[in-house]
Amino acid sequence: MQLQGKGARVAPGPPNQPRRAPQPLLLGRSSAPAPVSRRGALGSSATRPQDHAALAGFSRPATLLKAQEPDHAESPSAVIGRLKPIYRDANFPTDAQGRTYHLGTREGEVAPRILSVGTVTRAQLVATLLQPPAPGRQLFQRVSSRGFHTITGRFEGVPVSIVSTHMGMPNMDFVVRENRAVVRGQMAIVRLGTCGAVQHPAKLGDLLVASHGSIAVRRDADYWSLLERDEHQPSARTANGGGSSNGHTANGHAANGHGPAPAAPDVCFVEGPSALAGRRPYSVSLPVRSDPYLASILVEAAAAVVGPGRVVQGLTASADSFYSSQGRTGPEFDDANEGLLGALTKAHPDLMSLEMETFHLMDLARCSKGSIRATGICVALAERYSNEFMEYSKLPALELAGGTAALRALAGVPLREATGEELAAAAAKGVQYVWE
Ligand code: R1P
Ligand code: URA
Repeated sequence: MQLQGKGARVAPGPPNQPRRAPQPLLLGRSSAPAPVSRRGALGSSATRPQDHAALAGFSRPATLLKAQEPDHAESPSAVIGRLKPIYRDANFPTDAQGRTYHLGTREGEVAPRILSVGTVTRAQLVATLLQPPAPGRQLFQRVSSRGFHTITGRFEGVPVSIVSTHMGMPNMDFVVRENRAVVRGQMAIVRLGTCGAVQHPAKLGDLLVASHGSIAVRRDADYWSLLERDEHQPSARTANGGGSSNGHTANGHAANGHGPAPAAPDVCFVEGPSALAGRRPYSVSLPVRSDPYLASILVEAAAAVVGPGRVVQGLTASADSFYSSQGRTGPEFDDANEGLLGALTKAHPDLMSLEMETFHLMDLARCSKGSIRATGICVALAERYSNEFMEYSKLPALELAGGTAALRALAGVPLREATGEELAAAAAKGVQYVWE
């Protein structure tokens, strides 16, 4: 597959619709196609990280550590359980060395610029783009017994960390809060994930940048609790008709005569937190914003790597399930979600993707008192509107393309440095930085 083969760019649409990266982003900057597209790398069946790195135009893959740096006596893994450390401070537990409870890293091991990726294999693959953090060292790597991998090295000379975040907003919460605790100064975090494209112009294999921010879509269990309660209160029953395989109409309202009458025919969620108020099975948050500058340089970097025709900007929705709250249906569960996708795209015409973490990253950045800049980019792995799923062998090259763009954006974003006081406090604690 040629990254730029499709040629025609979608003209920028109205501001509230997903749009292709506008052409001016590349004018005067990079007329040559990026290394990946020059080599037609996407779709390669190569699987070794070094192959992917070479395909992506990086001829000198860095060595990944299998064990901790030689000058560390301590094991890099299993910080919880096997080593039986003692934790202090139930409010924010850290061990005697200052290692966080779930990620197991401490100050000096994590760079202020972080690439958060969903899988360990993605972390290891994208780490092939890094150089060692300091001369004579290997990439720093730590694995916690909770399965969080942190790899620290340099990208184009700038210290960066790659952290495998796994899935869902609770895991993003660990990654953001525990990394915030071990880094001084302002931080930048970019999530590189996979997602489902919900409407045109986003399509399989595109890189979707959440420049418009993110909404959260949550299944609200109270909806079913209220249905149960109503079943025990016959007087509360309504007599609406219709039906579906799971007993709900397509708009997500009970069709069995036990549920509330629909307030609007094509809406199965309530905007705001309360299904109690709206009696809807899904709640959808207000949007949180992406860091505009970080997103803009990410779009620019992504367009330089894969071509502007393969980059789409818009809104992403982070769901609390891959299934119910992303509108996936099946006979096993009563999810009342048949109309969810249509309702979401109607309410948010710029919605381009569904995934599971970006909202929480942006929400925490918003609440970080200015100390975190954040945005997200995803490879469109599924097309929900055509029901196509991408051939999985194509993913690594796209992960490398997205990773290259994200690392360039991270390396390029200005951050407020740690204050003299913070640095003095770190020095007093004997903090050593793996990149020095
Ligand atoms: C679901 O398959 C997972 O894939 C997406 C979703 O956000 C969720 O985490 O992202 P990652 O590929 O980054 O994990
Ligand atoms: N990840 C998601 O969360 N959803 C998709 O459809 C694909 C990847």
